[in-house]
Amino acid sequence: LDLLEKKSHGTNHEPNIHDIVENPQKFEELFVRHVETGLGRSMYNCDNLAAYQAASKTIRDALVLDWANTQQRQTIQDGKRVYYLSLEFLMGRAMDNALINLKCETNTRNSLRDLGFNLEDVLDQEPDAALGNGGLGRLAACFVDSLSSKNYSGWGYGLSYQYGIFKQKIVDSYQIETPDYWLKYSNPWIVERHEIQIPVDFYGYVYEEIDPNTGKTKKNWSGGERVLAVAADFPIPGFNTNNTNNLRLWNAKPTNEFDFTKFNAGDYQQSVASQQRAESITSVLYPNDNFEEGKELRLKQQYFWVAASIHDIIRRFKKTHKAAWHKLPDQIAIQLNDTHPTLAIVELQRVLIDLEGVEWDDAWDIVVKVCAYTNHTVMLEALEKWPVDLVGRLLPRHLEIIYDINYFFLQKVQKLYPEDRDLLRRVSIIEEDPKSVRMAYLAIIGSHKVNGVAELHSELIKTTIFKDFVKVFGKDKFTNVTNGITPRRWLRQANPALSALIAKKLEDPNYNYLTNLGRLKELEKFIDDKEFLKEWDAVKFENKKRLAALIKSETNVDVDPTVLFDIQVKRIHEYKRQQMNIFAVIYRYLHIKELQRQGVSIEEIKEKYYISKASIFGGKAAPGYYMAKTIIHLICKVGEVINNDDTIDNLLKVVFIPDYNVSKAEIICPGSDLSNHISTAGTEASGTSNMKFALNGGLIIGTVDGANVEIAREIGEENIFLFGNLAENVEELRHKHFVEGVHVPKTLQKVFAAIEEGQFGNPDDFKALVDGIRDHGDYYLVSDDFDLFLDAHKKVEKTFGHHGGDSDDPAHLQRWVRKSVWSVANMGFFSSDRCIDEYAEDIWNVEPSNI
Ligand code: OX2
Repeated sequence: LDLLEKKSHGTNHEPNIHDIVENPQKFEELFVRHVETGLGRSMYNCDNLAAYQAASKTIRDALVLDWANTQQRQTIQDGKRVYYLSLEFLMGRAMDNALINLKCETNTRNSLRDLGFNLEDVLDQEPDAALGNGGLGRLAACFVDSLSSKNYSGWGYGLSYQYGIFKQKIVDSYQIETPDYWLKYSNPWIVERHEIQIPVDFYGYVYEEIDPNTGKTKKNWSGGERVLAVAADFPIPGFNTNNTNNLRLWNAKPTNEFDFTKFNAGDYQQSVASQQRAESITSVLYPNDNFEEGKELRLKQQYFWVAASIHDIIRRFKKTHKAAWHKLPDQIAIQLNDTHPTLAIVELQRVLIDLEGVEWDDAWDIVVKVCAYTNHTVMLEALEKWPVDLVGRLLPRHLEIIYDINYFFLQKVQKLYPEDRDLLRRVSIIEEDPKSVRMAYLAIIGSHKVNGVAELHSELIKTTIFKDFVKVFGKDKFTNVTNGITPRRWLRQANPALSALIAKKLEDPNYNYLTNLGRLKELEKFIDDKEFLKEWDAVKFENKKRLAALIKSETNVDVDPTVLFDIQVKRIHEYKRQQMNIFAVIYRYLHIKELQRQGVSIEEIKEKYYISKASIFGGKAAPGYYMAKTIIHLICKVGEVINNDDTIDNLLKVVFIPDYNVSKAEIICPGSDLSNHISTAGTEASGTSNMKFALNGGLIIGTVDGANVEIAREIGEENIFLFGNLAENVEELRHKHFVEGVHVPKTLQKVFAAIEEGQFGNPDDFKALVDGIRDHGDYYLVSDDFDLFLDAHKKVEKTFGHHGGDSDDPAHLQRWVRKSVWSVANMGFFSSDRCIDEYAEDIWNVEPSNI
């Protein structure tokens, strides 16, 4: 360990983070070397892209040392390790984050300037690593940042998709998807591990043989198709520490084993082509958020990934602990991010019983102690079920093991509740019609803890979808870990000005508060300091200008940064209710037009009815999700009409920012006055963008759903605009719709009438949207919440006042900016560092390592 300590402070030969931070000359020297020898270019034709590559490589070289040292230290210390299995890691850009976590931003900026480059332009060259859909994948990215920053020994395991989430273009007001080939230029942040190759089998058959050691019969699986999993590693630097964990993503590659039957039959091309098929496993991320499609390739992805990861984890364990399997739960914790990695439970059981000769009961005891499962949704269309036939064909041995797990489990249930026959049917891993494997049930049975992602959600899973399992296992197996976000990316990186102002107020020049976010509370001291409120507001104004510039460049619409920025950016989904938001915008527009017809002037409207605002939307729709695409189309058409109506001055603008992603979120979140988190109560498990907006000083308009509830509790209900029906009433309201029909309020009727008259283009385009509410039961309760939403907006306007970009407006400062400061002061709870500590204590039973 001493040696490692010395190494991490540098030797003469190796570049080192400390060199780069302390010695700009060193940076420049290394940079030039990368340009000239690494990229084979001269400094005279080094453009921003080459500069990005060279600068990244320079920093990465230094980071890799910390990374290697961390691995060695963790091996020597031999503490318990955490493995976070997630099919999605929505990382965004790496370079800016590395500069911040390694504290070499200023030096890099200066060095690059000396070399003739501007840091922001260089950073802008990096494509997002967009290996995820939305909140679930971004959560995983925040968690790996916190694992490193809080000195845990924790790796992420995922897939290295060649195509991340599609790029969204808006053409003629419709979403068009284009592929995201993010690895077009080699990625300087990936360390390819060609030597780490793990064979993964599919198909084939199961046979029995006598184990020569024990004389007992045992099962064996002979796979029919073999693919190699090759590791690609991302070093994950922590903030203020040299603890640098690893995110290991698997690439599928063909084996060198050739199909000789085909080859001998003269079909050389065919035998090569089938080899190529291997790579298709990791070629593309499934673009669904909160929806499972049930495609064979998806199941292949899942098994490929968990088989490689489990093998890698076990290999590492065996290096130090040989076959001391009873130690596994003290050495390893595996967290399953949703049910996608549930096969890890089955694979681990298979490895232990079939390959390592452990007895079933002992093995199962180990598996359950090692694994834990996080649920992210109660929505039925998102819960995975795989057809038994498909599982049996692709993974014959695994299906047998699943049946055995189910058999032993049902025996236990029967003993507990002998009189309740129906219970067995309800909790069985196998659903009968159609015959399928219920992955969530398997995940619960194979885990020692199951957690939801916000308090309300964690309560809901116990009383709805997993109710029977509470009966079987008791309620202590079910727990809550409210989501969080990393303040390094979502405050420091996204909002340099605000994070600097906070650092100044907390007298914390080194930004240590970023790993101790509770310190934000100290901002409360300044709540009556008018100068401070003005400074705070000025930061917001600058961030709004930055956002306005993004909007201009993306949509060519001018939005006035002095008006209220009212934002809803997230995946497009009926349950998230972007349709309700755009209907409210239409209502506002119709009302303004009505007033104008009555002869009321714009000035008077501004004075008596509405403040000026820009409604800003963004988010991707799954390519096969018709309703979501219709919502995008409506938003764009409404924007066309309103933005081209020059009689209404700047009273209202509507924009749809195309291709919402992590790096755009970093500009959008700091620039919001108000953001919408308006899901039907009980549908949004947590939401994390609510946290990003609130941490950046935006106020929230939201329903009593997901983490909004806890945000309200932390920052005070008077600082958040909550509205709408409660989760406990949702079922009753749906039933009422069914029995009595949907009651559409007058306000919403006006909106529907305008749409059906064709004011926003062809009414047929929006028929499904309108009919879904009026005639087909309004499942998401838009009709029930619409007027409450409009009322909440009235409160927003009153509070915001006529700010007009004038930071001296005392009413605005007193009412709005105060709330903004108070909110930020109380957002400390929502750091993902706190989440990781909670997982560590309640679920993984691990402690941070000693550095
Ligand atoms: C999302 C949930 O919809 C969201 O509420 C939550 O904040 C996020 O996960 C992180 O926990 N797919 N995406 C989610 O759930 C599923 C399933």
